[in-house]
Amino acid sequence: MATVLQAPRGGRAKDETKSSNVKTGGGTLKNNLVNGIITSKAHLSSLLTDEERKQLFFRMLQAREFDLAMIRAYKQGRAFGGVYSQIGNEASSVGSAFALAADDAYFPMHRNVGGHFTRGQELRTMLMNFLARDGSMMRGTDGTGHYADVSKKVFGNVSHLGSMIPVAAGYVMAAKMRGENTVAMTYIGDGGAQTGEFHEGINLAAVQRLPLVLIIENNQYAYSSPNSVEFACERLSDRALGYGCTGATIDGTDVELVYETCKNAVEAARKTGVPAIIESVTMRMRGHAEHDDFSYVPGTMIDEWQQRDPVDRYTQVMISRHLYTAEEIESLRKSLSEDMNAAIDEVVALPFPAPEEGRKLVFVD
Ligand SMILES: Cc1ncc(C[n+]2csc(CCOP(=O)(O)OP(=O)(O)O)c2C)c(N)n1
Ligand SMILES: [Mg+2]
Repeated sequence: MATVLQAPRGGRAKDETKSSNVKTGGGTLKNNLVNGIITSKAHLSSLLTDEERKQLFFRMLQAREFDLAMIRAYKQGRAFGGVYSQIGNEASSVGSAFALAADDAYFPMHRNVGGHFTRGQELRTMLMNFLARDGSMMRGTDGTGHYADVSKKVFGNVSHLGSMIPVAAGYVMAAKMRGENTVAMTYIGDGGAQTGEFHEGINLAAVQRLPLVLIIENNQYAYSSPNSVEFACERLSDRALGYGCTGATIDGTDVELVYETCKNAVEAARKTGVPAIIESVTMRMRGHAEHDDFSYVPGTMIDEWQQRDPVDRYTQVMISRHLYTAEEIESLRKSLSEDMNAAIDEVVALPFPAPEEGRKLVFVD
């Protein structure tokens, strides 16, 4: 079994912290292991150029401003249904998607707006779909990202948690049969990782040697259920051993750590056909969706995670590496926010589809 990243497993003491050299496909990472989670103060990946760092940062800011604008629109009664923000998840979403080649397939979940942008999706196209307008990719029947855009190899989420994994495995199986060297990346939450299809999908991928990279975004909660009532193993990546996959658990608020781990996993999976399970540890910084006031989450927990806000963390890296000044970042943020709000104004002025359009996507003539 090839190793992408192998976190030590079993017998960890609570609150255990130790320094380690973690082997990756691209070298050795010197990082701390805190309770089995690979962490770093601010990981600087040797696989990235400064230009790429700026791209990562831009996508994270874009995702953050998209969420803030959508939340504002929801509160104004201009967005309806569920507004599922990914605030807190930007590093995980952008860093992982950035690790894929253009020809690889991307199967995001509901907190991966940053990944859609990273794959080159246009803001207006996204808003048309998220605001369910006539002529949008899902022809007005959606209010989030359930679309598929074959041109960008983005296959938006199947609502039923767990079902994306066999779908993504099937995609790479078909690609393999066609002789293509394609990798698929898909996501699941800490809650969705407890479904039967999680097991069936990843087991199929491992047995068939399908190059699938599965990111478990452990944001501490599945709706109002905390990790403690979801699973009893120590780390979700510990399951990799049982399936015959490679695995690691990483701090999902450090974008370069996420990128490097995923890049190594993608290239190793492409070479060997051994799937990877990467648990990316983050925090859902808002309710499940905007209708949920998340009063069941202890305030101290939010305060602690706020200190590790992924956008703030990378802002510090940008400034300390002299890639941007604080003023430049502020004006970038402001112009992104203005663009988002202007685009929302433009899209909400457009019509919804006629009601009978909805039926056309359900039945085939
Ligand atoms: C099989 C299934 N059960 C329940 C739901 C309803 N549902 C949608 S998202 C969600 C919470 C998922 O939590 P998690 O997997 O941790 O992802 P998160 O929302 O935290 O990112 C639930 C219960 C669903 N879509 N599919
Ligand atoms: Mg969750």
